[in-house]
Amino acid sequence: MNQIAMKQIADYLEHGYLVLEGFVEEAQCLAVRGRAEAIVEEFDFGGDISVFSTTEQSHAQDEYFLTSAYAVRCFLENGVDIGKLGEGEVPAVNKIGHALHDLDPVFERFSYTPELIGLLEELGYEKPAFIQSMYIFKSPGLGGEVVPHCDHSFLWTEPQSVCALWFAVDDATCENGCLWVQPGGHRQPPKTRFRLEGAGTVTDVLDESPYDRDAFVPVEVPRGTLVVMHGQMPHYSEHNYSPLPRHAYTLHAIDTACEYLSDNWLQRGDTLRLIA
Ligand SMILES: O=C(O)CCC(=O)C(=O)O
Repeated sequence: MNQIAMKQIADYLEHGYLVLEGFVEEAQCLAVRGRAEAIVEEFDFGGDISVFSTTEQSHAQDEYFLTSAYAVRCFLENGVDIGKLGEGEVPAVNKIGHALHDLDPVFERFSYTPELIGLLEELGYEKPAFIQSMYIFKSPGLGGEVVPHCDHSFLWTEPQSVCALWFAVDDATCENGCLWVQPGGHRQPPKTRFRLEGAGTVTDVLDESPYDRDAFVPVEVPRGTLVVMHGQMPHYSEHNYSPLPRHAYTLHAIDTACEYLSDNWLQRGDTLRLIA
């Protein structure tokens, strides 16, 4: 059965993103939501922890981040100080990454579905693989902004093949920090490239011009919506100042028929699982 119509494929190629309401059922969303909360509850925050921030890059030097390529790890909201937490207090988590889909059975069931695999085939993927997954909490009042970027900058293939499969686990609105995209912006080359250098990472600036925020539109969607984004699609999300949560789960697919660069930050080696 087709997941998308020819017209939707044409729209995706034209605009660089596609909004598929009702792609997953509420029960599926609630299953990953519950599991993500349990992972945080059970997580050992006593050890080495790196605060994940998209406004600073210092954390990226941290082993904790680089070795999360094949792990299920929590990353804290910027500014959260583990040392100041009370006994038994759970810190504010920004996200869980980056191999939930391969290491956690609940996320694995959500990710490797015939519908999603069919969709990738219809988008022209020859040998698709999910290179990473993230569960993003965007908690009420705490969820930090994600600055404008495109995913090709982080998961570079030649030619470009990455796409984001972004699932609204909660309703996403302008109030609680929905995605913003720049329609047609996927035709511009990436402005940066984040890659390995030595034991750490660097960001190469390829184009110094700022993103034109006026060119972005909000993607307000109900729970169960799948937003597919081309790897060169500029996107961002704002801080969640509202009292409502905005959980999302995102998978990044690549075509392994393309060359995955050996200095991309995320290296899966032999653990990368081909979908079909
Ligand atoms: O969910 C968000 O707020 C942003 C996610 C994002 O930018 C990404 O997955 O690349």
